[in-house]
Amino acid sequence: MNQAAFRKSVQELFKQQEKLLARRNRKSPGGNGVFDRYEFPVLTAAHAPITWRYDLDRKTNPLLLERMGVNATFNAGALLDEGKFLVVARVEGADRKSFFAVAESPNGVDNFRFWEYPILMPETGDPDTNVYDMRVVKHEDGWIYGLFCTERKDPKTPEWDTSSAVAQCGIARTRDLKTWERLKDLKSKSPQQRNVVLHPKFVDGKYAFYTRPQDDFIQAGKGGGIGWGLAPSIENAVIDEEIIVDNREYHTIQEVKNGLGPAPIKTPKGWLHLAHGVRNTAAGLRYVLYLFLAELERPWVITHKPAGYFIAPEGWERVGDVSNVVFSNGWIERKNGEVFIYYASSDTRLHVAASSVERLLDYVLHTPADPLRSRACVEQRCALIEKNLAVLRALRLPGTKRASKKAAGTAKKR
Ligand code: M1P
Repeated sequence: MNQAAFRKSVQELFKQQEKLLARRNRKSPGGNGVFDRYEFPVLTAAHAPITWRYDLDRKTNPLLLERMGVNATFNAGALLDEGKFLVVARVEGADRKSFFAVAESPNGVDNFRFWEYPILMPETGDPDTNVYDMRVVKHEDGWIYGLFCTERKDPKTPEWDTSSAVAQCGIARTRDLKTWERLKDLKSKSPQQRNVVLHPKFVDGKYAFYTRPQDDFIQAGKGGGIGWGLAPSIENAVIDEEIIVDNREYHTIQEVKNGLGPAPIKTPKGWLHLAHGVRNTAAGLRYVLYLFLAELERPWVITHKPAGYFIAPEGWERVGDVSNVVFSNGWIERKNGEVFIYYASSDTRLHVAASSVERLLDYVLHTPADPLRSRACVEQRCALIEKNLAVLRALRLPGTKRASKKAAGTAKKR
C-alpha cells in the first residue's frame, strides 16, 4: 500500500468503528414488566479501540493487518461516577488472556467508549495467569474496590494437565479506576474461590465478603453455594469462618452452582441481590440470573427469593464462546430509582437491561418461592389462575365469562 492508500484504509477503520460506537440503542418491545432489554449489546469485541488491535505504522505494518485481535468483551463491573456510566469490562484477547478495561457512556445504554488504555493491574508476588470478572464497589471506607478472579496453574497437577487452575479472589483498590493498588489475595479455608463480592458497608466493624467456596476444580462438585465471611483487615484479608447464605439445590436453576453478581443495592426493604445460577442440561451448563432480598441488619439472611430465573438467555444471546449463558457482575442504580443491569451473553458480549428499584422489589417481594415439586408448582399456578378468573368475572370483560365458569367447575372438583 502506498502512503495515500494506507492513510485511507486507516481512516476507513476509524469510520466504520465510529458507526458502531455512535449507534443509538433503544428498548426492545415486549418486556415482561420486570425489566426491559435493549436492542443492541453495549459492548462487543468490535468496540475495542483500533489502537489496541492494529499497528498503524506503515513501516512496520504495510498491509495494515490486525496484529493483536480482541476476542470478546463481557462480564463487567459497573459504577456511576459523577454522572458518568462506567463499566469495567472483561476483555479477552485473541490469546485467551483476559484483562480489565473501563468503557464510559454518557447515558448508560449506548455510546460506550473504552478509555485510551486498558487497566495495567499490578501483580502480587505470585503473578496471575488470568484475571476476570471484576466486581466494583464503592466502600464506606472511601475507596473503590475491585474484586476479581485470579487464576494460576494448579501446581499440584501433573505436567500433562495443562488446564487445571487454582482460582482465588484478587483485591485491588483505586480512587479513579486508572491507578490501582493491588492488595493481597483473599485468604479463606476454601482451595477455590470465584465470584467474591465485597459488601459496601462494614459489618461489626469488619469487611464483609460474599464468597463461593469450592472444593473441586471448576465444576462445583463438592461445596458451593453463596457464602459469607468477615475479615478484620482489607490489606490482609483473611476469612476464618464462612457460612452458606444461598445453597445449591436439587432440580432448581442453581442445582450445579451459583455465585453472587454485583454488590447488593440497599433498599428500604433490604439488600437487593443479583446472582447467577447454573444447571445441567443435555446440551451442557445453562447460566441464568436470579434475584433475592436479604435483611438490612443481617445481610447474610435471605428474606425473599422468587422461584426460578429473572433473566435467561434469549434469541442470539444463547450463542457465543460459551453458549446458553447470561452472567452479570455489574448494575447501576440511578438517582431516579432506575436500575441498569449489565449482563453478558454467552461469554461474548455485554448487554444492558433496564428496571427500577420499585419494580425489582415488587418482583422479589411478591413472586412465590420455589416449592421444589411439580405438583406444588401447579398448585401455585392454579391459585393464581383462580384469582385471575375471579378478577375477570368481576370486570365482566367480553369473552371471559365462559372460560371463568368452566374454571370455577374445575376448581370445585379439585
Ligand atoms: O462460562 C460461564 C462463566 O463461568 C465462570 O463462572 P462460574 O465460576 O460461576 O461458573 C466464569 O468463568 C465466568 O466468567 C463465566 O462467564
